[in-house]
Amino acid sequence: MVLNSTNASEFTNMTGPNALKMDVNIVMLGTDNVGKSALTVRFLTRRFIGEYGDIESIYSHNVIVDGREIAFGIWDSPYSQERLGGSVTQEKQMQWADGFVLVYSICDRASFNAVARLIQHVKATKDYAGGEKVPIVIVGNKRDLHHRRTVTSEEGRLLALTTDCQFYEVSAAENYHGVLMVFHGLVDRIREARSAVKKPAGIKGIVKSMSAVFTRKRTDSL
Ligand SMILES: Nc1nc2c(ncn2[C@@H]2O[C@H](COP(=O)(O)OP(=O)(O)OP(=O)(O)O)[C@@H](O)[C@H]2O)c(=O)[nH]1
Ligand SMILES: [Mg+2]
Repeated sequence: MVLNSTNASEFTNMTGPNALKMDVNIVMLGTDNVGKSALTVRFLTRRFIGEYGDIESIYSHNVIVDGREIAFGIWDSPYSQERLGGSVTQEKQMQWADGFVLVYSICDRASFNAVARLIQHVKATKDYAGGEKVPIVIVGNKRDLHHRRTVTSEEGRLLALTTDCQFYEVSAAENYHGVLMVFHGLVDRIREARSAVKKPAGIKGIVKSMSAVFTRKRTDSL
């Protein structure tokens, strides 16, 4: 439960031994009872403890993903608090976050509808460097309760396709691996978004591209 308010949008220590270290701030969003805390705790501890209470937490967690050390910050707040906290907290979360996990329960259609609305809200609020796509992973949780399912997998997949988000159906209660995929998938998206922001390189990049064209150099290494 450590509040890390540093700007996490850059790689840290580029020249030192931790040159591969990367900071990633993630906000968990979704209506109440969908399993935001269960997913977070599962990722952090590999455990499912059943009841999670109403504590707002920002967790720090360092792990190796694809050979690179990732310093995760994960902000998990109860939905009730989100509503009470109002726009100030939301605004803070939006600024702090590099990526979002939007959670619904496959047994709760209202929670699915809420995720559809949340995607629009996040995209409208988080102006990711002038229109770059915001890293979002949609999670349909409680897959183990398939007998009570009211949202099909296809609906989840379609929502992700039409909004350009990633999609996973998981069970925080029964499966650690699926939860791991969610967070690793989001890291990939954040990495992609950052490299997309870096590529154009302003006027320097344009001059470089133009001189490459006029001197007939190979451009595929730019
Ligand atoms: N069967 C099943 N139950 C789950 C799963 N994930 C969470 N739960 C249960 O669903 C309830 C709500 O989980 P939480 O993680 O507290 O939900 P939350 O989204 O954090 O809810 P708020 O903090 O109130 O917004 C708890 O009783 C969990 O044990 C799951 O994958 N399967
Ligand atoms: Mg919670």
